Amino acid sequence: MTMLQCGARSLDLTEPRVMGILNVTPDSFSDGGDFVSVARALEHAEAMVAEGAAIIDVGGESTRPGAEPVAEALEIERVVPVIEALAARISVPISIDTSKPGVMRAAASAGAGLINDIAALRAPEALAVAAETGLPVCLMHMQGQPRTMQQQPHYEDVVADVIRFLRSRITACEQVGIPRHRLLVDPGFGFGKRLAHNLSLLARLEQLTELRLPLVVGLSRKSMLGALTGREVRDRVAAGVAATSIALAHGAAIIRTHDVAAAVDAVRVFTAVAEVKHQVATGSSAILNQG
Ligand code: 8Y4
Repeated sequence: MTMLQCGARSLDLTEPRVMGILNVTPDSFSDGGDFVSVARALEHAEAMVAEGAAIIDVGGESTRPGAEPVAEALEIERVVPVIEALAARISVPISIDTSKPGVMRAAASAGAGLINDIAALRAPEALAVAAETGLPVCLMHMQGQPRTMQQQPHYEDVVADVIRFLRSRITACEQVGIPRHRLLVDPGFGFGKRLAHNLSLLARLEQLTELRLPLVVGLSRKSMLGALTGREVRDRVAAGVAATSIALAHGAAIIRTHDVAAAVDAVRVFTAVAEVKHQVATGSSAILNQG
């Protein structure tokens, strides 16, 4: 479980790692997939790797609440040229953020090393195609669909519900030949959850470690941070680092974020403290052994 094989590349999970978010959705300058978009995406990815990102998550469809779905062919047009460019220019694994089997297959051929699916392979054929790629998969919990998920989120017990859902998806994966050692899990902060649900998940995140799989968390810039601080998206970095530190203390293995440098600093502080904790627990500290 410490080394995750991501296609031709591997991800060392002996310490928590940072996943940098690379959006290749259209903006006012370009519409994704064209030369200018690919060049800008590559530059952004290289900057995140320089800041310490251990994996880059490429997404061609906005999954924000209320966002409209994108056709499969368009999503492939946007992400494939970027993945090919990244595979040639950076050495860290590349993750594909998609729920569509056709995009998973095209991304894997282009050099992607991990499938990050907010729908946890519930789309028709997604389980079979993900199995076919042989790539690891991050299974994320989401209640409802992106367009409507924030309308009436409801849970009996959010943590128990998320764990039950993830267990059922892990079983579904195993049944199609995706072994456990290729799986990661994510509670899906903000996906069909009210503030109280998100806070419960963060407070009780450690319970998800009972699944015995690497725990991925995405908190960066999300609305829960806006609700807690009253700040706009661009001013949520400090709140994100605070939330990240809590997630790390509760067992997170991968932090998915826009703000890589800040998250890497949080991981460094956490790792140094965790090392001392381990030394005290095993009686191996040189300082403790002085007397
Ligand atoms: C500002 C910017 C406010 C972005 C909100 C957002 C997760 C994920 C997303 C996650 C995993 C997002 C694709 C939502 N969130 N994948 N994807 N975990 N594994 N919203 O939490 O970033 S997109």
